[in-house]
Amino acid sequence: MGDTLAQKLIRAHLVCGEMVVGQEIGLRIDQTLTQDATGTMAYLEFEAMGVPRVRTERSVAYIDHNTLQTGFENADDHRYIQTVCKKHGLYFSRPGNGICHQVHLERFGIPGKTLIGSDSHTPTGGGIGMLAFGAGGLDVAVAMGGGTYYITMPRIVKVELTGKLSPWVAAKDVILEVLRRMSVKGGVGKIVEYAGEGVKTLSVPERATITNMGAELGASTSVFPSDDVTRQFMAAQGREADWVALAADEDAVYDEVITIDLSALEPLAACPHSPDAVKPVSALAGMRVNQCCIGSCTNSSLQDMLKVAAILKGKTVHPDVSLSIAPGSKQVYNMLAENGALADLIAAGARILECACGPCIGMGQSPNSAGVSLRTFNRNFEGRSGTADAQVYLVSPETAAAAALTGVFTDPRTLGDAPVVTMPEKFLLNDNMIVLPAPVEEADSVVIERGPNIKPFPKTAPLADTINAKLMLKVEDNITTDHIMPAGAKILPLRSNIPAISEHCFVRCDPEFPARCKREGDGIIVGGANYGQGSSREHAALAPLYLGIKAVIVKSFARIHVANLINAGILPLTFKNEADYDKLTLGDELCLPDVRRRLMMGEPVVLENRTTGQTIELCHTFSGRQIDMLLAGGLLDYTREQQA
Ligand code: MIC
Ligand code: SF4
Repeated sequence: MGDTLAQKLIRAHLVCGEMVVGQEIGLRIDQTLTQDATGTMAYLEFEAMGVPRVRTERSVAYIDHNTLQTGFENADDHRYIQTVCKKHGLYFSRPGNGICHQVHLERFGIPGKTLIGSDSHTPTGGGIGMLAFGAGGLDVAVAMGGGTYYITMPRIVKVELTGKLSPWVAAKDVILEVLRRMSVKGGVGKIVEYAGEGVKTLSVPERATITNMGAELGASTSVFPSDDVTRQFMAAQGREADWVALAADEDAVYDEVITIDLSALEPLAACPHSPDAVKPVSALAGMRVNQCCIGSCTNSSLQDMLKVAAILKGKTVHPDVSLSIAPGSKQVYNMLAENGALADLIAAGARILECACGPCIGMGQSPNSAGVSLRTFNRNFEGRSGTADAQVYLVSPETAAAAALTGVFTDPRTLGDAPVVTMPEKFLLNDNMIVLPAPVEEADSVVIERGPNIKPFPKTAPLADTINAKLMLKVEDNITTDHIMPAGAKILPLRSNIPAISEHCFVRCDPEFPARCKREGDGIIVGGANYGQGSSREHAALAPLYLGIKAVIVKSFARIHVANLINAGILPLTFKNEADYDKLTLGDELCLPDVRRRLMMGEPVVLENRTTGQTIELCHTFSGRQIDMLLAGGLLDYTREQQA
């Protein structure tokens, strides 16, 4: 019995554990990436570990999220990260160089290597055959120090692609179809591996759109084979020497198989407020549109931009639509400028933004009240755009450009001939916005510069013998990290200041939550299924930690968030019987009796509701390592204990 591609990549990096579905395995990490919104905290954690120089093959810090500088905070964080990179041996991608996932694919990613990044869309690297995971900042800090990265051995799902995309149908429509079929929790505990004849019809940027949005399935990661298309992309980036061919064995056995006929797909849209609420664009045709935004790490490649430029060329954006465009990288931007496509975009009336995350994370371009916004992005969670009642639809660049011209949802297939865009033989290579680290012998003299907004990691404590706490918040299914720790232009500058950012924790669900935590002391959060879906931001664990949350008890968790809770020393537990969720009410006095000893002895953990007198059985799937981490008070304390 042969291996799937994902199994081959795991086997080649396996440090410990057995490749048995559901068991914890440890992986050697070749590359790491961070972005600025999670990076400051990750580097504070890295510094706390006391490792002088990163021990990976390549670690890169990108500045792409917090680029709107309305105060000193973001610029201070950029400077802090730049000095850390210089001292500790990391490459630094300056603001203006582009979105981490796009730039990493272009300039650093290598087929067959492992990559973890403090951003949930790190699986973009799967587009060139990398085994790439989104992770919390602490996990990335540990990997930078040469430590192992732990995951639960996933089930491997094969998505067999047949046929070829029709004109006007895009890679975005492929992943929206996968989301329609699997849902936002359908990928939990799985790696999605693409295979079949249809693969070779997709370019690397198209594959990267698909692996990027595997994050929205809740999947551990997604991966494409590395083939001749990959080789040509690497060669065009001047990096053919880094290319290797990679594919599953002929007789590989998968846990699940899905078949998608590319030829049968049509333009699709994810409707408000979930990436899996997918409908055909034709069914939405005619609906008025207020805004179109093209860009983000999902759809900002040169290929995407050239298609949009061809659609807009010689035309004018509809008077009732605001169209913003953010190319994904300086390479893309520069090539658009050189070949004249940028002029076509400007002439049509597009609002051209810097190459950064921008509107995708609510950094500007919030839609008008109740505005309908068509975005080529990957998340349309309620309120994420910065406008609470905006109606955000996720669509392909083709569909967004069509609506920008007509002012209404338009099936792009009604616009005549589709633009044909070919991949360049050579990309424009100019890495002048990547700053190299100081040589080892000079590293000691590099001074790390910290702004006044940078505050230390919150206090942790070893797990108590018994936890007595109040039910501080009760929430429903599919709570995203954007609910727990909102982003946007006003809150993101506080990412390096946990006391300040915690004032915004959960305010979209309950504005009283932070004040209540401060007033009442220790707390427990109760939630539904798929709790913590979305981003990798560890702030969604660190802010609750700062506010005294000791445990989170839910029906089920999203992968990265549960790891972040354990890293922060907060107990993530699930109901043995989901109906017990209904037995708990805000304000109940709760107790986890004898929880420390029970975890140590492998005995079941129970929850006593002192207000109603009921006892509720709980579950967990902690590994021995995770229990040790929780007992110690989180990953930082555990690592210090190990070092001692
Ligand atoms: C996102 O798309 O939500 C983010 C912003 O990129 C996050 C990271 C963060 O919150 O800083 C992610 O996807 O992990
Ligand atoms: Fe940036 Fe949006 Fe991609 Fe997150 S999803 S990395 S905010 S572009």
